[in-house]
Order: sequence, then structure tokens, then C-alpha cells
Amino acid sequence: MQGKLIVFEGVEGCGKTTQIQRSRDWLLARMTEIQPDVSIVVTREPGGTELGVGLRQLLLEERGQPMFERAELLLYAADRAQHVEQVLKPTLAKGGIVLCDRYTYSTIAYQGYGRGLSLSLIQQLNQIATGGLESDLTIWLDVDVEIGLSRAKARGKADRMEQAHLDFHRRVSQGYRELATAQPERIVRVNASPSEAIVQQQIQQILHNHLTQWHEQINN
Ligand code: T5A
Repeated sequence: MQGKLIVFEGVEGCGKTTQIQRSRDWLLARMTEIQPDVSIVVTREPGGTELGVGLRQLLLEERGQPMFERAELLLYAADRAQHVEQVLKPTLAKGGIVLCDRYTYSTIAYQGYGRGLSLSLIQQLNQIATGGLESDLTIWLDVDVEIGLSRAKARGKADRMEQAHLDFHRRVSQGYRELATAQPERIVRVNASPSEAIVQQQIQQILHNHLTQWHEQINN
């Protein structure tokens, strides 16, 4: 099978990290039956490279000085450009499966819908940062903003983005909703409100369907 880029998206605390780990374990077990030598790589944006770790700190730590919206946008784009070249493209070229915590839709949802920056500008910047590399599947973990924020809060101190006003997070959530409605063939919604195990069952079904479809495409 060719390499596949599977992205997990959603608002703060929707459960991406938890579900990516569980999905990796499930995929590892399943792929040993189908293609034992496949590599499954878990990564994230921002922070999937050494440069990205530094950018992540700049982006998420509260520094007492406001970060302007276009500066924020460009830092996320810089992180992505590095990540695509250093991690995503080489892994996909070797036929690996990448499970990526956030990608281009995060910028549309957060900097576009959330901050109100131009969506066409963001699309151009995403194009530059990715060189046109699109996800093969995006799983959108849909949970109420209040539930997600309270899960994130229970875990520890809120980062710079989590501290943003509730209205900001509601606009981000609306952004994901509109993106998923406009692109149902690319973005699959999962109800992320139930328990971790139930959310994982939904994801496994989606992954199963896509793996089957991808295999059929190769064999036809
Ligand atoms: N960003 C990112 C942009 O603005 N633009 C961009 O272009 C990009 C790429 C990144 C920040 O940067 C922004 C978005 C973000 O603000 P992040 O670490 O990806 O930072 O952001 P978060 O979404 O905040 O990641 P979190 O780790 O906080 O949330 P997760 O990964 O969605 O959730 P997870 O799995 O860590 O779970 C959170 C807590 O909830 C519990 C978990 O045990 C954990 O304690 N939990 C559940 N509890 C009950 N029921 C369930 N079903 C649960 N699932 C998880």
C-alpha cells in the first residue's frame, strides 16, 4: 500500500492525543496481518520536528506580550513547512502510515474562523507550507467546546491558545463544522463526547473502511 496521511483534528481537549495512541496500537495489530513491514509514525503540529519543538514553545507559552495574528499564522506555517519535508514526505515515500495530530484544517479553523484572518490567504499559505501535500483522511473529533476545554483544564495549566476567549473556541468549532460539511469525502466526523473506548470504536470502523478501500484500489 502507498503511504497514507491520516490527520486528527478538533477543538482543545477533544481527545486527539488519546485516540491517536489507541489508533496506533489498533493499526499495528491489524497491519501485522496485512502488511507486517509497514511503519506507523505518530507526529504532531506544531512540534513534530526539532525546529518545530522550539516553534511550539513560542506559540503556546504565555509571554506577557501579545502575539499578533499574522505572526502566529506564519509561525504555524513555518512549523508545517519543516514538518512536511522532514517527517511527512519521507515517511509517506517509504509507504508508511502517518497519524498526525493537526494539519492544514487547524490553520483554517483557528487562524481563519477563530482569528478572522483571510481564508484565501490561509489557503495560499497552506499550499506553500505543504507543497500541495494533502491528507488522505481527516478524522474530526467533534465535541462541545465547553467539554473539551474542561477536559484540557482538568489536565493542567491552560496554554496561550487554550486561554483564548470562549467565543474564539466557538468560532473554531464552527469552522470545523463548515469544513466537514463542505468536504464530506475528506473529513469524517466522529462524536467525541462519549467515553474514550466508544470514540475509539467509531474511529476503528472508519479506519477499517478506508484501509479496505485503499487495498481494493491497489488490487484493481
Ligand atoms: N493550532 C495548531 C493553531 O492555532 N493553528 C494550527 O495551524 C495548528 C497546527 C496546539 C495548539 O495550536 C493550535 C491549536 C492548539 O491550540 P495541541 O497540543 O495540539 O496544541 O492542542 P490541543 O488540542 O489543546 O491538544 P490537547 O493535548 O490539549 O488535546 P487533545 O489531544 O485533543 O486531547 P487529549 O487526548 O490530550 O485529552 C485531553 C484530556 O481529556 C481526557 C484525556 O484523558 C486528557 O486528560 N479525555 C477524555 N475524557 C473523557 N472522555 C473522553 N472521550 C476523553 N478523551 C480524552
